Amino acid sequence: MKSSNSLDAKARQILRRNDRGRYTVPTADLYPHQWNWDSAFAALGLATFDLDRAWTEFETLFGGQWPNGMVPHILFHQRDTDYFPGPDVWGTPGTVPSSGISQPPVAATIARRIWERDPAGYGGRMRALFPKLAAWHRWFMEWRLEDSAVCVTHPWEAGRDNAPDWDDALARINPYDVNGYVRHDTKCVDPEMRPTKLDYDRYIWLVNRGREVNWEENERKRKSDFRIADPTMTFILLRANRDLAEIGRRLGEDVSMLEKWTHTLEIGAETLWNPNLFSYDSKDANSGEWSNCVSNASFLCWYAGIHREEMRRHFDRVTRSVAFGIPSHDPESEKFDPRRYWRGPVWPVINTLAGIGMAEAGLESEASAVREFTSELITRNGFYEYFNPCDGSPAGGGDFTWTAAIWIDWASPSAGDEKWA
Ligand code: 2M8
Repeated sequence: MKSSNSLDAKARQILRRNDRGRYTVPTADLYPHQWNWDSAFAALGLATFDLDRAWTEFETLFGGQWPNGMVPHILFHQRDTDYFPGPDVWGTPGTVPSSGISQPPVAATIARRIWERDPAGYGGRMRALFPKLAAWHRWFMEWRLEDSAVCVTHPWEAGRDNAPDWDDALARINPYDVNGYVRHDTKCVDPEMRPTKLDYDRYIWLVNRGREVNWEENERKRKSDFRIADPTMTFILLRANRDLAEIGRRLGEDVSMLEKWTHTLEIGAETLWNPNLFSYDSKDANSGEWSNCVSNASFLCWYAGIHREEMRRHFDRVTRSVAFGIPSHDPESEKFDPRRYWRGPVWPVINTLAGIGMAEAGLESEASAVREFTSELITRNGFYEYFNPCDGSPAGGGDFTWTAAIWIDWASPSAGDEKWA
């Protein structure tokens, strides 16, 4: 096992190595472009040793913002990779080649945390970013709300690509016009750790539907090919919106609209309470059906400032069933698969958000457990994308940006216990 000092150094080295100048790739081969929430985490890690570069990360990300406020989930700054699906498949109208969907908006929360390190020095850059963050939040409020909760229009939008949450909705899709493509991900990683071919066909089918309507949100909403209200998006936007309001107050901006959105999202979060499962869950906006999934996103309630004793009991239950928490899907479910991506493995990045929320809610022993799981997994194996919760073995891509970033900022013994808000 490596010492925490040498791991801190290794984490910084990974961030430097994945740095492409003005943006950071999640990991070199598997994901050779700029991903939205990965980039915000990259900024979090970079800020521990290079504040200027951390702000640049946000500036590059928001350089790809669409006129309607949407910030794409992938920005393709270079075209010469064999990543699939690339910009031609997405066929988006933006000036920076990009995907046509977004990702969980952690940026405002992370920007606030970074800004608090040096409000005077970086006030100008925060001020310039503020309206862009607000325009992005407005886009979610305008286009993604269902019963005041936030929906995803593609499994990639939630960032939890093949989570069992989407199985029923995806099963209704017949991917009739998808053929002859070559996957990039399974060239880099064991296919057993990735989404199945049928899942992938449906992801691409959904991309084809978006491209067909030129990514017009009105049309996409009208057709509603896939629309699921999701705890990842709802809890993360709720938290981000509170943080953005706080940033605005300190900048002397009018934050009344942000406060209104926070109130709406608080109501929306409660619509994701599944009374049969006694858990936060995702819900199909088309069919009204629950997914019936206790996922790691369900445990982001505390991060959003919401406490439910039932969720603490679920946490005890799911972490008792595995060696390392938090599993991305309920280990007692028949769909649990400890190696396959978002269907069971532990994700250090979600652990971080959940752990921060637990600490803020005063759930000290749960928060320390989550931090210890994460720290031990990384110390034993290195900075992998995700880990098997049953035996702790590493999975997915290695030398991963967000794993390195959360190590330096939160999981490393040298990171300290400072709260985020
Ligand atoms: C994963 O998603 C990409 C597609 O966006 C993929 O599977 O190819 C997810 O884990 C997502 O949350 C993450 O942002 C992305 C890059 O790390 O990889």
